[in-house]
Amino acid sequence: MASDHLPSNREIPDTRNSMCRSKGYKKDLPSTSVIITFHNEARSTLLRTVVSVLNRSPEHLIKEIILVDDFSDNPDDGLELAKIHKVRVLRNDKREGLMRSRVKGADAAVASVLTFLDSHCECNEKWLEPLLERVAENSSRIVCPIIDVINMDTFQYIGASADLRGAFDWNLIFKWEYIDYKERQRREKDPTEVILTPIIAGGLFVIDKPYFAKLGKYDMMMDIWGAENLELSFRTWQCGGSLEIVPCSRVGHVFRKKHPYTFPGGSGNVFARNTRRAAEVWLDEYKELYYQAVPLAKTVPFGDISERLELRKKLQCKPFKWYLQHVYPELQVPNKIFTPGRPTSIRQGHMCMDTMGNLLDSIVAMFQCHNNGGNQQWTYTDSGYIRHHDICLEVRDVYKGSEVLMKICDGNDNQKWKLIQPGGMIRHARYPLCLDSRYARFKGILAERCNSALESQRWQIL
Ligand code: LR7
Ligand code: MN
Repeated sequence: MASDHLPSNREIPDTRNSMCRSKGYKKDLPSTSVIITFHNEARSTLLRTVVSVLNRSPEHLIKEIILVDDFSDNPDDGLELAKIHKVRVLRNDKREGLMRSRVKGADAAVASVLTFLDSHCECNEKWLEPLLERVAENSSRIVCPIIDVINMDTFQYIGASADLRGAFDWNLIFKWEYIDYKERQRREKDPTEVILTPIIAGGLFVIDKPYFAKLGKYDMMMDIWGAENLELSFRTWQCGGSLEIVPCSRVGHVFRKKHPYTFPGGSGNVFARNTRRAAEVWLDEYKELYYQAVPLAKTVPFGDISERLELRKKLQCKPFKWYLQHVYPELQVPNKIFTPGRPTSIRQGHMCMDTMGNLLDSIVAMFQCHNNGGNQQWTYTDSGYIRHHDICLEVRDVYKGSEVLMKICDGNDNQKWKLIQPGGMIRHARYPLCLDSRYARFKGILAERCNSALESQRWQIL
């Protein structure tokens, strides 16, 4: 009702940072096919999506708008819209879900760049140019606008924060997360700079069409809704591409509290099945952390994934561990996954335990992780030593605040440490002292009284 009472070409506030307004874009941008899949979308909302694309994009950049009607109850919803200039409508003869519907739209597209939108969006001023420019520059980028909020009750258009990126926890549910302090500072200097994101929200993005094909489109055995954005995100990063949010592009989206459509198979089952498919193909040993977080998922069959594994092999994609180290080092990884005896880094977010090239009798420090082993390579052995070549970490005193020194491994008890779970603390085998990075900048890593509430005592072995 709220939507029906508003004109399809209504004004909305320009929510961009003022620095975006003076920004110019390349003249020779490629044109795009806009693909919108829908199932039982409100007509006025769907119409407004289409109208906003046509009204707020330069005419020559929109090759066509492909609407994929995913077997909505009333075929006229789409057919009516086919009368509009540039609009083509494809209709599924059974319910397929958004993944297969989008692939159908993509396969039919004639432009060399694809733009996906949900069926309840409103494109804002100059939304398209900055997206196309990033993809034209480098075809392995998948780029998203900042997604503004269209209130689901009033349809009021509200600007979203420009300091968010896409993220997830081990339940593999998408969430927004504030970018960290350093990144905020970088963006304060230039608010038009893109934000790299570990995950994309999934509905609104631009991608080069040949790249979409090369990367394996979508998993065609995923159904209805959910987890395809995670799968595409892992795949993109692990197989050499990147995901970014372009802050000078703004598109509104109606965020809803529940699915306004049926879910053949039950929403829980379908979501778990899709998520399992993503986890089984891309997460390697880390999939166990998902099953620990969502034990019930294990009971949901996920079908055959051999084609997707084949794709991963063909594209020579990197392991998930690489993704965790380079793309999303902020994600807390419980150390359960780690196998004793294997060389790893010992880290806190982007910072790693580092010998700093010092040798015997020196302290150990923290340094930006470089993921190349070297001074940041440690082996936590079966018997509890933290080794770097012949050197072992040894506590100097038995008091809190004791220095931790690099000593020749000689098997003495002051060199023995225990991993405490949950929490990721590294506790001395005999004393209630834990490795702590609090004063690492001045005194190196110390052994402090154990306190699981301290971030400086939580370590990841990765
Ligand atoms: O069976 C279906 N067939 C469809 O064609 C089910 C849905 N759809 C269509 C639907 O009409 C809509 O246009 O697919 C589109 C997405 O469905 P929504 O709007 O119900 O999804 P959402 O906005 O709640 O969810 C987000 O996560 C989804 C995971 O599968 C998709 O990636 C959505 O595109 C995505 N939306 C966004 O990224 C917008 C920002 C929301 C956030 C966060
Ligand atoms: Mn949506």
